Amino acid sequence: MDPDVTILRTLQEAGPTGYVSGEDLARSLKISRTAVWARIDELRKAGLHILAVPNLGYRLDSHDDVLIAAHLRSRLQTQRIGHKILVFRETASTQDLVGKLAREGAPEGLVVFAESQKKGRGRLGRAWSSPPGSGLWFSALLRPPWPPSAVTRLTAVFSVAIARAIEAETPVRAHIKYPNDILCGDRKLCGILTELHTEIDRVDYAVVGVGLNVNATVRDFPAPLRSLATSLRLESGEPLLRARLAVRILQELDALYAQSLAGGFPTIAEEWSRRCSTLHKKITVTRGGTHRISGTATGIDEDGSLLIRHDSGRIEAIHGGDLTVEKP
Ligand code: BTX
Repeated sequence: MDPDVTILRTLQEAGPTGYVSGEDLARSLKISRTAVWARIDELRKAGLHILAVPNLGYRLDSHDDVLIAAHLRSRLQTQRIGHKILVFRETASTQDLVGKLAREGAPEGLVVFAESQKKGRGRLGRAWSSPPGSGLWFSALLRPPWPPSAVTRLTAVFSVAIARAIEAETPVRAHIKYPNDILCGDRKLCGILTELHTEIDRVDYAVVGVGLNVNATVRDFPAPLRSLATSLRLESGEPLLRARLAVRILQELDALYAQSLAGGFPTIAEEWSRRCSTLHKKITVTRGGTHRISGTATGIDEDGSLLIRHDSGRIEAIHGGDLTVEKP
């Protein structure tokens, strides 16, 4: 295991007032006390406040709002998601990085975060604004043994995981909007982007990207987004520690993904429906810019496709598209 992860786990286990001696850390890591000190020094430089008191040892005090891979790893107890985490200060798009690592054979569960993205993207080549430090911008690599048609499930799994984490960690009331948004009122808080690499009838890999506005203030958004977007900070009036929220999201994702692999997607679809604000309403879904389908949204099927009831009573399952709720 990464020595930084072991150091941080040991300090966390000692609690907020407990100290761990350099000697104990050196012994359990089988490295010298000087090497322990060098690791602690690196973690401090990354933004963790680790107190060193003579004769007592080290204590993890707090941290700045920075994302540090070893710190995230040390707090995760997951089966698959986040066994490997990378954090970049700046990148073009975390989707591209994870796609590249997937093609090189990276295993399922890799998660890449960036403090900022220069070319963050949404669906259909739309831009995703990702200014430094104001949100959680990350992509995860998954290799589900499903046919490509079932992969819309992943967007639902991510939506429910993020909605649960927001509910657990903040006072903000957020809801899901089909296919890939989490909103507060009618403002966008989070977008999810699911990209696939397929082979004839199976998924080789899926890269699921999350853009969640956490501590963004109005000025962090480009002018055209100011009336459309919101952040957890704007909604709650409080800044949040992104690492804490990130850990909770990955933890929820791990549990929900395992559940969906074990055949439990129908239960997740029920929770998705409860958290979705656009069900049982008259909606129009626009696909490919011009193709419109109108009806009443009734739920999602076992593949994660939206079920629409036409006025004739016929039910149609559709993937993707942009949804608008018709005014009564
Ligand atoms: P989408 O196509 O549904 O939404 C894109 C639209 O959302 C934009 O056209 C714009 O109107 C609006 N928008 C752009 N930036 C923001 C923002 N920060 N907050 C609210 N609204 C915004 C949604 O696509 C999927 C977005 C996924 C982003 C993640 S970030 C990590 C990963 N890397 C990457 O390049 N994309 C994903």
